[in-house]
Amino acid sequence: MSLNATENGSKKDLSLFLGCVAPNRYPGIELATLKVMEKLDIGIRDLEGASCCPAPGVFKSFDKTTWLSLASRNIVLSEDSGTDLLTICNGCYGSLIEADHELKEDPEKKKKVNEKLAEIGMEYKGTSNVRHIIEYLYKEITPEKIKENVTVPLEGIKVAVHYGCHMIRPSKGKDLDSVENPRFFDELVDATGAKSVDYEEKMLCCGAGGGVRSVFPETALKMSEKKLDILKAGGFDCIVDACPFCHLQYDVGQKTLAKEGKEYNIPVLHYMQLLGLAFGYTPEELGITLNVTKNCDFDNKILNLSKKTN
Ligand code: 9S8
Ligand code: 9S8
Ligand code: COM
Repeated sequence: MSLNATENGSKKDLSLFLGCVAPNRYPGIELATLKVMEKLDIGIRDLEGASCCPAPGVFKSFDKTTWLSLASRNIVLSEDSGTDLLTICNGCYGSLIEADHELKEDPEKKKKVNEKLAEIGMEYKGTSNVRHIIEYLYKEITPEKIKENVTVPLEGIKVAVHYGCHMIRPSKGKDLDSVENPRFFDELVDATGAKSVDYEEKMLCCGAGGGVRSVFPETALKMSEKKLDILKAGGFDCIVDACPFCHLQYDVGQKTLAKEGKEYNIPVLHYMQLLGLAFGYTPEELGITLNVTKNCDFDNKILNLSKKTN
C-alpha cells in the first residue's frame, strides 16, 4: 500500500533539514532517508540555503540571541516553501523546535528576531512546524502502516534503541510520551520485524553532546564505553539511533576503543537505515558500509534474511 501523510491532515511535502554531521560524515543517512521516504510516498524537498541549526549544546549556551536568530533563519526557509521542516538529528530537532516554540510563545522575542532577519530581507511568521523523523513517522504514518510496507522482516535482530537526549528533553513544546520511559521509537523498531530489547542505562547520553566530544573527548568516550559494555554483555546485534552525532560517537568511538584493545563490533545504524533494510534495500544502498564499525555476524544475518524473502 502506498502511504500518504496527507491522510492525517498534515502536509505531504516536507523540507529536509540535514544539519552538519550527516552530509559531512555520514552521507549514507541522507541516502537512506531519501529511499525510505520515497517508498512511503512522502514528498521531500531540499532546504536550500540552510546553515547549522545551530547546535543547541554549543551556540545556545554562549549567546541566546545569536542562537535564536540563526535558528529562525532556517525555519523561515521552510516557511517560505510552505512546508514543515523535517529533521533527521536530535540536536537539530531540539534546537529548532525550541527556537520555534520560544518565537511562537513570546512576541517580544519574535519582534527582536525579526529586526535581525529584516537586515537580510526575511521575516519569521510562525507558519511552519519543526518535526523529527521518528516523531513524524510515529504520529503521521504509524507503526502499523510501516509494517505493511516491510518486505524483509528483520526477524531475529536484537536492537538496542538509543534515544539520545535532545529528541525528548526538554519536553516543552514537543508533545511526546514519557520522558523517563518513552516507547514510540521502540515501537517503530519493532515494526521492522526486529526486536527492541530494554537494557540498563538505555536513556544515558552517548557522551558527545553539549560540546563534550570536542572539549573532553575522554569523558565522552567513557560514557559511550559504559553503554557499549552493557550492549556487548547483552548480546545485542546493533545500536539504532536517530541522531547523526550519537551515530558518530558510537561508530568512531568503537574504533578509538579498539585501538586500546577493546573490541565491540556492534554495528551502528540510523533508524532510516534499519527501516531501509526492512524495505529490501542492501546495506550498500543505505550507506551502512560507510560506517567505521563493521560486523560480519550482522551482515550475514541481514543477507540470510533477504535470501529467505527473495
Ligand atoms: S547542525 Fe550543525 S552541528 Fe548539527 S547535526 Fe544535528 S545538530 Fe544541528
Ligand atoms: S548527541 Fe545526539 S542527542 Fe545527544 S546530547 Fe546526550 S545524546 Fe548523543
Ligand atoms: C547534540 C547536539 S546532538 S549538541 O552538541 O548538544 O549541540
